[in-house]
Amino acid sequence: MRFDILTLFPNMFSSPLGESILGKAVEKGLIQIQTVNIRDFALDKHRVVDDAPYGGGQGMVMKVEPIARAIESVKSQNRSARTIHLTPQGKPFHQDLARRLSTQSHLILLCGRYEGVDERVRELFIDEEISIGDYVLTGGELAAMVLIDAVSRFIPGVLGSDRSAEEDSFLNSLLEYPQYTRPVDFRGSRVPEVLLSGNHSAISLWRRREAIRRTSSRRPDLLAKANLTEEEKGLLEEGLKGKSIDGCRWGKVD
Ligand code: 4FV
Repeated sequence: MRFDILTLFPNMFSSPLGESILGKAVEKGLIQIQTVNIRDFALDKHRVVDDAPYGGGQGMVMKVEPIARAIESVKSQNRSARTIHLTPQGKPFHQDLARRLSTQSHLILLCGRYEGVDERVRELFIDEEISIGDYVLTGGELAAMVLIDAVSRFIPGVLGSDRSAEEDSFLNSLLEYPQYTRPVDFRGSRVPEVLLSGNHSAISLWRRREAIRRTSSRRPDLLAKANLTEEEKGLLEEGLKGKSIDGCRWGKVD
C-alpha cells in the first residue's frame, strides 16, 4: 500500500514512521511512504503557500494553487489514488474506517496548516475528509501519522505472521479485556486465578465478560453496537445492579 503525504513539514515523518513495526513494514516493502513538500509547488520567487483570508479574520489560509499542483503531480503517476484531507471538519476516524481504507492501494494524505486550506481544494480535489478527534492541532501531520499507523495494521504481514488487526478491540465494538504478564504477584496484586488455570474455555469466557463489563462502564455508547447474547444482556442488567457475578465486577466503575 502506498501513502503520499502532502505537507509543509516533510521531516516530521522520518522518525515516527521509521521506527518499530511501521519502519519494518517499509523495509519489507509492505507499505511505501512518500512525503511531498507543498512549498515545492509554489512557483513564485518567494514560494508563498499561504495568504490572508478573504472577508478578514485571524490567521492565514493555505493557497489552492500549490496544493492543486502537488495533488496533480502525484495523481499524474496514478489516477486511481484516493485523496484524503485530515481536518476537524472530517468524518470521525475509527477502526472500521481504518480497515476500509486498508483495501485501497494508494492514498494521498493532505496535511493542512494555519487556519486550513482554501475551500476550492475541497471542491476540486478531495475524495474524503477525516478527523482524528474533536480538538484542533497545529497541523494535519500528526493526524496523517495516526491514520497511516491504524490503516497499516490491517496490511497482511505488518503485524507479524501470527497477529492480525481483525481480532482487535472496537471491531466487535468492545474494549480490550485486562491483560496480565509476569510476575503473578506484584505488591500483593495477583493475576486472576482463571488466567493461570490453563482452562482455555474459562479464560475466553472471563475475557469476554471482562471486555463487556469494561465497555459497559467506560464506553456504554459502544455496547449498542456490540452483539451481546441474551445471557450477557441479562448478566449486564444484573451487574448494573452492582452485584459481582462469577468473579466479574459487573457494572462497577473501575
Ligand atoms: C485535525 C484533526 C486538525 C486544523 C487546523 C490543522 C488542524 C490546522 N486534522 N483531525 N483534529 N487539523 O486539528 O485531523 O490546519
